[in-house]
Amino acid sequence: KESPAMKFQRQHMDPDGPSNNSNYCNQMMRRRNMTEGWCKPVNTFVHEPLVDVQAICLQGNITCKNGKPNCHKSNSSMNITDCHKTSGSKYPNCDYQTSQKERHVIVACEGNPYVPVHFDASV
Ligand code: UM3
Repeated sequence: KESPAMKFQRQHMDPDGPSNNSNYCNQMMRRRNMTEGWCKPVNTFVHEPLVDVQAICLQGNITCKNGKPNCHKSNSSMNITDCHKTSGSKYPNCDYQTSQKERHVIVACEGNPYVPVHFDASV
């Protein structure tokens, strides 16, 4: 079964990106199984080495959007791609807008080892 840490990697890690391709989100949201049963409305991919994203769990501790205390904000800005479902698109024809950014990344971490399990925001 997929662990929360593996799910984070499937949904949010793409170290070899970004591709400057407007179809990136349409391809990746499908390839990473986020268009099965519904169109996941918002999802961010991080284009940095996995070890650098795991290290965020040791960086600045902040409260998550849901009020839990286990969020962490990256010290550095990171290369990311935000995928937003376009307003007109309807399942099963999930269509996404692709936007590349450089932002500080906020993730929730859990477990032992203490690793990212949820993408909270970019700032
Ligand atoms: N989400 C992103 N990027 C954002 C904001 C939200 O990927 O900038 C995702 C993360 C959550 C989902 O999925 O939206 C609901 O908040 P996750 O917990 O599986 O990471």
